[in-house]
Amino acid sequence: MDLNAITKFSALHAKPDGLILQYGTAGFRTKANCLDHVMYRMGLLAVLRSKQTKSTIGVMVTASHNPEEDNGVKLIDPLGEMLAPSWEEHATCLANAEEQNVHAVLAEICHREAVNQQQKAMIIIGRDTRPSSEKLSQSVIDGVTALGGQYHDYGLVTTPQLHYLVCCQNTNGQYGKATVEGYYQKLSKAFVDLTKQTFSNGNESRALKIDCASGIGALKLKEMEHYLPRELSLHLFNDGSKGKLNHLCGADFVKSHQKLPLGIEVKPNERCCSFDGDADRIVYYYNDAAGHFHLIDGDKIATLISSFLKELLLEVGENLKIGVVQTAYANGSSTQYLEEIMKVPVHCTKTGVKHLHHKAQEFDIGVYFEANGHGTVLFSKTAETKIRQLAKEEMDEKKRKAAMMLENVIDLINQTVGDAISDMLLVEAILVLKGLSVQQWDGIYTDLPNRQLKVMVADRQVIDTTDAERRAVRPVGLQEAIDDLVKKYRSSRAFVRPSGTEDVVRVYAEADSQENADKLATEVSLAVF
Ligand code: NG1
Ligand code: ZN
Repeated sequence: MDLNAITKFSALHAKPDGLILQYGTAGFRTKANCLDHVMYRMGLLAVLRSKQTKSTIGVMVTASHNPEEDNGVKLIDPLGEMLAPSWEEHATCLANAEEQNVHAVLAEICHREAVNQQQKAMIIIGRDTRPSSEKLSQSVIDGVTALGGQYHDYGLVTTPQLHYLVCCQNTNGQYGKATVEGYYQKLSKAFVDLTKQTFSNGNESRALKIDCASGIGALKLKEMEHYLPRELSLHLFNDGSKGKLNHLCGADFVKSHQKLPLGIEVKPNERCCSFDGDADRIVYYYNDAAGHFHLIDGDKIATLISSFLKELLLEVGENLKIGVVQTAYANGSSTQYLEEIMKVPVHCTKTGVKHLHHKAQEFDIGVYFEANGHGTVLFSKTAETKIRQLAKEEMDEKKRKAAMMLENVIDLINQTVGDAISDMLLVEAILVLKGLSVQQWDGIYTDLPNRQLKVMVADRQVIDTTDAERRAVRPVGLQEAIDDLVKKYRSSRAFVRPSGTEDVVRVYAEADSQENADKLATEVSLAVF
């Protein structure tokens, strides 16, 4: 390691005194003006990870749905997955090291992970549209160069685009071309192939209104639009030309407030969706004729996609197992519908995409979604090979057609991570193929009324949970108190857990009416104190 270079650059990216941060479920996230040293150090760490895995590693500068003043950073592992847990710990250690210890921490990581220092390193970098992102990504580059790594800066990209690019870089182009244009080409070809019969049947154009949260999604949709069939007409709102990122708009706002974002004009029954600030989440919604707002969240997206895939699987007649993965936040009605009506196995994991992703890998086809709209579909290697082979060779016309559609889904869905653009195209394709209106889709099942609250406590870590975060084991007596409260309401359920991204405890409650869900959530919040 070139000590001089590290020391020289470190001094330019000094750590504020006393600042302690943790690499959480979404990497590091805090006020942008506290992150310069973290960015530099993540540049250093990415080089070590790249040397160790002998692969290209991604570094994304974004704070997703957080306010514009915040920022964040996360590393992307070789196949486009989230960073391995042992390296999350290294990241935390390195970010919190005092200036004079940075070199020792790097040496320790190299030792523990058997990093070959002679190995070449390649890092690819992306960023969202926050005013602070450009400068912060320059600090990442300083870290990469201080350790002699090479880099390619893709500039403004969505988080899922960078995941896609990392995967392409490390699989010799098998996953697609490692350019943003390659991403558009791959997805749009799959979308056109999947929908061509229906669209060429003279279907009039289908309009979709998209709230882009004043973020990167708008820029990228504008670039992609001319690759897509004219019949799909996208109307962008909150496209970044005015308005603050994520302010009163975007997927997180719509999901948590269960109302329309600011800046979108809707007529009754028009199909709308919202992306979040880095375009890895999507939720749909509409206003009915009476002016009532209807949210179609990640659970309903998962239901739509898994019903469609299950039908195709039945047609190809192969014994491929499909499963759905959710978290404790999934609406009880969705779980019941999937298990009892669709007869699809459902699993619940801890909150955080990496847990869902990991579980979904156990199936031939694993569909995972968080209720907040982050999700995707994973196909096992065996399933993918089988489907591609059937699409080419199957003699039975009907079976071959079903296999070809599954093949298109494989190419349309971003298997590396949840992706608002890719998920949106898959949903639009399914709706057009099945001839479903947004109301019919919404009517598959009725959500149980629910409420999420945040509680500020002195130390959120005093709460410890089990059973995929659905039960509290600490502090003693809390779970019993929740159980007693839940018993007072019909069709009810409630749980508490410390947030992994904010300094709060989250409370979730469901019940037979909105009034009861609200009451239960409030009562559980009081029990947390
Ligand atoms: P926390 O803050 O741990 O609840 C939130 C979301 C997660 C996930 C992460 C990462 C909820 C209730 N929680 O986690 O689903 O998306 O952020 O961004 O939506
Ligand atoms: Zn996001």
